Amino acid sequence: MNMNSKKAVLIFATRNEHKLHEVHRIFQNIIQIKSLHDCGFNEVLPETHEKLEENAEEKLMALADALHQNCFAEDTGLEIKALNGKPGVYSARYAEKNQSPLDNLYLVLEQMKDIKQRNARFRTVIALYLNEKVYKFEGIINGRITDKPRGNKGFGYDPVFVPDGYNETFAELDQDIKSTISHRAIAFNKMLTFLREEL
Ligand code: ITT
Repeated sequence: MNMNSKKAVLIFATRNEHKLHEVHRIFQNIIQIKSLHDCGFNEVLPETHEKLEENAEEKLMALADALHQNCFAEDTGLEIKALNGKPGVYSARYAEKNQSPLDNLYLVLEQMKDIKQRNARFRTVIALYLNEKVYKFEGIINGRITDKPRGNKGFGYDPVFVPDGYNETFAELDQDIKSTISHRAIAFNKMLTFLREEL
């Protein structure tokens, strides 16, 4: 794959439209990202492990084994210190039966009620399948959990997470700022640096 050519194409193994949107924003026109929809891939992406690293690779290989094309997947978790790193790898399904992002967010706020230690971080692990080899990249952003949801941008836990160095939540900040400083941006910029050296 030639990075200078418009033909540099990677498929993103995600069902999350928000992630797809953010990654398009991070990569701009540097790499052409194809969605699962673009490839007509309709199978479920399995996530059965207890580590972000393993889930990212599991999602990746479900796609790579089916299509045999260069692709990547990522798994992200909100890790809250006072909750011993939870919701972490369970971020998407934290509220169990009710699994909507809003239910997950309110469960976190409920569990954090009256807790003074509000440190948290978002962590993203990307798994990349490139020419039959797998590579991983991690991105972390530290911050704190608010008392109430604030803002309507972004997605998931963004309304309750204030990154270090800011007073606004990720859901209040301009999305260009999130796309520059976030866990996802850090991990994807590492992947981009690797691709520039590798290709
Ligand atoms: P895919 O597995 O299809 O990529 P998903 O939504 O299941 O999509 P994850 O398991 O990686 O993705 O994400 C867990 C949840 O964490 C996700 O559903 C969001 O609610 C939340 N999340 C992930 N990235 C986030 C971000 O940048 N800001 C806020 N919440 C985020």
